[in-house]
Amino acid sequence: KIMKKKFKKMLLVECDLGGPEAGAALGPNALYSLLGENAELVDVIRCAEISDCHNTTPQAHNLKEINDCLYQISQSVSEFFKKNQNESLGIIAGDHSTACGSLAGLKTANPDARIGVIWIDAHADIHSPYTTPSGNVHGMPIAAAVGADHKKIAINSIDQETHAEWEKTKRLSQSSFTLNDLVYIGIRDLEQQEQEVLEQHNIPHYSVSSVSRLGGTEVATAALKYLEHCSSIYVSFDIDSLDAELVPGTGTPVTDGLDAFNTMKIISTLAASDKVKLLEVVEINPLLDQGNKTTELVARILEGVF
Ligand code: 5AB
Ligand code: MN
Ligand code: MN
Ligand code: MN
Repeated sequence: KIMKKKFKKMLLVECDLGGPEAGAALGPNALYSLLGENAELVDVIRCAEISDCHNTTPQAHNLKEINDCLYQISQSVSEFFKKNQNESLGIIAGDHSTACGSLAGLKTANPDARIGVIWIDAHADIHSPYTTPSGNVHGMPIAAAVGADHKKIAINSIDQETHAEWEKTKRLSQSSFTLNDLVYIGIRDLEQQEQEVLEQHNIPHYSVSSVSRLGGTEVATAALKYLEHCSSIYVSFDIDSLDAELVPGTGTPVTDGLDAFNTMKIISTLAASDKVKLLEVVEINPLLDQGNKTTELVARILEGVF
């Protein structure tokens, strides 16, 4: 049976300010160019280049410029959902730092919505500037989106400028959802502070081994069931959730990851739910790829939904 592609309309976000190296800003165009004529471009948002940033926020590198980008994303996404009430939007972004902007846009268009989040990633991305080991903002989008600082488990002290920008990040992010409505799939590389937050809030998590044991369809169905009481669902697909050997073209690869078949099952099962309004794919870095291996695999995984 031929399925109509759900995410025909696409937003590209070209940003690599949140990761440790340049190149992820080239990911959106690389993937989009493999999608074919079905994909319709809604908007392209281009963030500042790393070389143009002044980096005055050491516990959250380039946060000033990332905030500019978050504002634009949020505007663009909310405009889309206000105009196209019952439609879905696909986003291909660069590094993961901008995901809180996408969520903010969904929330702004529909302030009464209870948004559920399914985060497919090797990492938990729930650091704040107070707990980050790296200062890389792509490890912080969930904390930004829920407005959390984790000050009680802080390992860093924050300078004034970083503090001011982080306050702005949280404000732009709108507290679009809460940690009661979050499910992780594939996480396996967490700092102790993140582990503590997950335990404290009892955030459910499907490990790579549970995905292989139960299968992608089953896991995605369970995640949707957990978020049953939510009115709309946002899915973030960080490609480093896949096994490191499959995705050389990403900045923070991690071994023992998801396989391509189950990941495809997860994505297509989630996409089939009417509640899933926004599917975002992030962290393809063509500069690190072996040929076009990573982008081609991701395109194949998304075949049928993008
Ligand atoms: B990604 C790390 N936890 O904060 C940090 O790729 C990695 O968006 C973050 O999931 C990885 O720097 C962020 C060590
Ligand atoms: Mn990751
Ligand atoms: Mn991530
Ligand atoms: Mn990464």
